[in-house]
Amino acid sequence: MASRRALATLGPLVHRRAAPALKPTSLCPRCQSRRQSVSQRPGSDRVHFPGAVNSSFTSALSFTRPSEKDAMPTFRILDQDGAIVDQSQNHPETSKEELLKMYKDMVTVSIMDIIMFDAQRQGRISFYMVSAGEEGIAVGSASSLSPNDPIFAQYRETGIFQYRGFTPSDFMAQLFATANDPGRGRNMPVHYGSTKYKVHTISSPLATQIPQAAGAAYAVKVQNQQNPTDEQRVVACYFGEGAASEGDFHAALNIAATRACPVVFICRNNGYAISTPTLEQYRGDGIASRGVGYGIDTLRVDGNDILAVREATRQARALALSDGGKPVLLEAMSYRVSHHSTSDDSFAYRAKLEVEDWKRRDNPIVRLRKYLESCGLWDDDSEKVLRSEARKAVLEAYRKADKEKHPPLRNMLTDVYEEMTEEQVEQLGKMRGVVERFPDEYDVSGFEEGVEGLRMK
Ligand SMILES: Cc1ncc(C[n+]2csc(CCOP(=O)(O)OP(=O)(O)O)c2C)c(N)n1
Repeated sequence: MASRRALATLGPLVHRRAAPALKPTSLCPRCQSRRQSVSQRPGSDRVHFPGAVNSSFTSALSFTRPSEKDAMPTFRILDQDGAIVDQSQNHPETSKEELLKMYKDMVTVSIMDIIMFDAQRQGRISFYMVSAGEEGIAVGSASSLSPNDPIFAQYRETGIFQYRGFTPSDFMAQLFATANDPGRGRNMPVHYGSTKYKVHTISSPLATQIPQAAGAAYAVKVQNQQNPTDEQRVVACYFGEGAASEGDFHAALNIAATRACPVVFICRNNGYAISTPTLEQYRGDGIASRGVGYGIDTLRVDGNDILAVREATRQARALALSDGGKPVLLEAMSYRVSHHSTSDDSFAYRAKLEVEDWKRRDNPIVRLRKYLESCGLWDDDSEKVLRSEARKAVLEAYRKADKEKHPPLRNMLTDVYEEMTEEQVEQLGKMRGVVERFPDEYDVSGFEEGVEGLRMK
């Protein structure tokens, strides 16, 4: 976030007085806001109203009807068989090491997902969400960001954490709410966050991360301007198409566009928001069409094609840094093959056959595997080794974390204020009294310091 000093220097970015008349569509070189003269030139064939600066007059009354327009195309590099669709496109080559890292990261996440989904079913953890079918969006996009770009995620982007360096133990510390969890066990499982890897902590209320990302991108814009010789950063922000129905989405895209914030918005459109299918979520052309409406450069990409997601994000990042900074929207198309979470049974609202069909027909992991095999970079033996090693690493971390204690109970109340308030101290004392009086009802042996953890330190 911008420091107080940085904010004090925001002055030049904010224009309080109207600029002298310029060409109607010229952009302010500093903040990229549109400067316009509102005068209508005599005899002009175009409207120069302040709200529509380059609209030609017409005498034909014709509504713009979205239903008559083609849907925006979907960019892809690989087809469903993992073959390059158009060799003439000359996209930059991805190194062998990078291709293998992306593949291994996707497979590792998918293996951890299966193990942890079952762990919830067995009562070892309270909740879990898998990213099956969407691993390519998280891993592919993360591969084109700088490790220093701050990220705001929703909850189905585990691949980001995996790509940036989370170990199985890091995941397990959060999932089991152990004392090693930097969040001190305060969040639901899968609500990871990491200062080290510059990913803001995930929060449950949908879409809150989107305006936060726009604001962070404004701070990053200021920092980029103040330190032009440092690495220029963008913010990346992930959300589902369901979250895009929240007011926060619209406020965020508009402020990011009007303030020209360097943020790459990445929508995972997986067809469902829990039980709500896209047909009931919106009637426009997906989420991409909304980016255009906000004046944001937009691309729809095949989310099952990790190479396409990687290239789209690389170009989106470059665009976001151009012209002093601006937002870009990617809509990554996919299908949520899993249940929404461990609290959901998706066969109550969609046919099993539909899911099986998607699983069989298309999948980011299988697609990349086919491509790697066609390049001679992968075979059955490497697959067996990868799967068994990933499984072993996850299970080892799982078993260890399962035995570890939760942080001391006082952490429920700490960090809300710099120092605990008198009321909090009193509440802590009352809680301790209750636990001491009813030890059979409140078994606190799983928490570090036991009942003593309810004492101030
Ligand atoms: C403000 C708010 N409303 C409702 C919910 C309940 N909820 C949790 S996830 C979800 C669906 C979100 O769908 P989408 O954004 O498409 O992401 P997906 O789960 O499909 O990845 C809903 C409605 C919530 N967490 N926050």
